[in-house]
Amino acid sequence: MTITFSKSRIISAILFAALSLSANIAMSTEHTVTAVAVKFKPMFVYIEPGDTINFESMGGHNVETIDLMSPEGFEKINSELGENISFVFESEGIIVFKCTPHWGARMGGIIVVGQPEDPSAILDGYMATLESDRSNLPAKGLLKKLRKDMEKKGLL
Ligand SMILES: [Cu+2]
Repeated sequence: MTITFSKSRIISAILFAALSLSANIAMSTEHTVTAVAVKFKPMFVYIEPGDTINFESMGGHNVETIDLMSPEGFEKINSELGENISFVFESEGIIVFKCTPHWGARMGGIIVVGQPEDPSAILDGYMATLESDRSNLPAKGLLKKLRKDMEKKGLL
């Protein structure tokens, strides 16, 4: 009796081992968000828990997370104007942030950390908070665009 392993099976086993290894080594990934005119690029950032986001070209801008559009227990971020800063995001969830002085021009973005449970319900919930706090109205377009983006990526 002979046992034969198909070549492709061996290759996939090696690939799997290599991937598991690199997943362990690369515990955290760095992402960059750049302020360009009155926009954050990219507007939506998909990261894994433990990843870092570096905010760059922040002259005249800041990052302020919106309490009603952050996961429960999330510690609010409110950075100094003009400061390039980095943050590590530890827990899963969807976080909407704005540039305080340019919120009227809808300068904001959304961070999706990990694979939060029922993201559609989270987005609906965030949308519903607009009724009670009109100051977050500029988030409406962002939330709509994020929903489309997540649908396109098969995340919703
Ligand atoms: Cu700004």
